[in-house]
Amino acid sequence: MRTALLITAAIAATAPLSANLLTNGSFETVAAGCPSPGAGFYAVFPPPGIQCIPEWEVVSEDVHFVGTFWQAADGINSLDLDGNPGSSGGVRQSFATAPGHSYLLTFFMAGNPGNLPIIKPMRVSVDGQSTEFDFDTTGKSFTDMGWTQKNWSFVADDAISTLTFQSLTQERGLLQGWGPAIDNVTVTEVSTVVPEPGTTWLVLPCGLIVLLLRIYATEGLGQPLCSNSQAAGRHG
Ligand SMILES: [Ca+2]
Ligand SMILES: [Ca+2]
Repeated sequence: MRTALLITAAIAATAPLSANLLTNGSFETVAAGCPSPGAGFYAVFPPPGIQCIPEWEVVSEDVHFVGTFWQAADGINSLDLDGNPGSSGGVRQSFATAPGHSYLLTFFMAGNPGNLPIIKPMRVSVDGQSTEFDFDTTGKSFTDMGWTQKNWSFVADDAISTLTFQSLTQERGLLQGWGPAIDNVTVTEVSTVVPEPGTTWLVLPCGLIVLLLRIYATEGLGQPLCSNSQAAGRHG
C-alpha cells in the first residue's frame, strides 16, 4: 500500500499540467443578482454595466448571454458576441501564466443563424498575439448550431495573460447583432516543465528508488541503485 501511494505521488508530481486556467469557461455560472438566461437571452454591457457573467468582462459593445434559446455546446448557456442589433461585442478574462510557457486554448464556435452575415468573423487574442476564426452558418439552426471545436496555441509573455474574444462584424462592415457564438472555453498549459538541476524534481524519483530498494533489501532482493548522498539531493 505504502509503495503504491509513493508511486502514485511520484507520477502525480511529474504529470503534465492540464487544469483549465479559466473560470466559468462554459458560461454556466451567473453572477449574484443577475437573472439566468433561462429559455431566452439578454444583453450584458461593458462596465459600468453590471457584469452578469462571472470572471468574464464584456468589452466594446454588448454581448447576448444565451440560455436554452439555442443549443449550447456544453451545459445550458453560451454567448452571442453580437448583442443587440447594431452591437459587435466581445469578452475577456485574465488568468495567471508563466512567461515563456506554452498554452493551448480550446473552445467551441458557432454563429447566430438568425440573420446575416452568413459567415461570422471573430478575433481571438492573448495580449499581443492574435488569430481570427470564421464560422459558416449555412444550414445551421437554433436547434442544430453546428458547434465546432477550435484550437490555438500561444506563449505567455507575462505573469498575467488576458484572453479576448472579439466579434469582427463591425470591423468588417457587416450586419451587427447576429454574431459569432462561443462556449466551453479552456486554457491549459502544455509546455513541459524542465527541472533545474539539483531540485526536488530530480531528487524525487531517485529518492523513491532508494526507498523501494530499502524495502526490497530487507527481503534480500537487491541493492540501492542510487547513493544516499544522491538521494538527499543538492539544493544549490
Ligand atoms: Ca455552456
Ligand atoms: Ca445577438
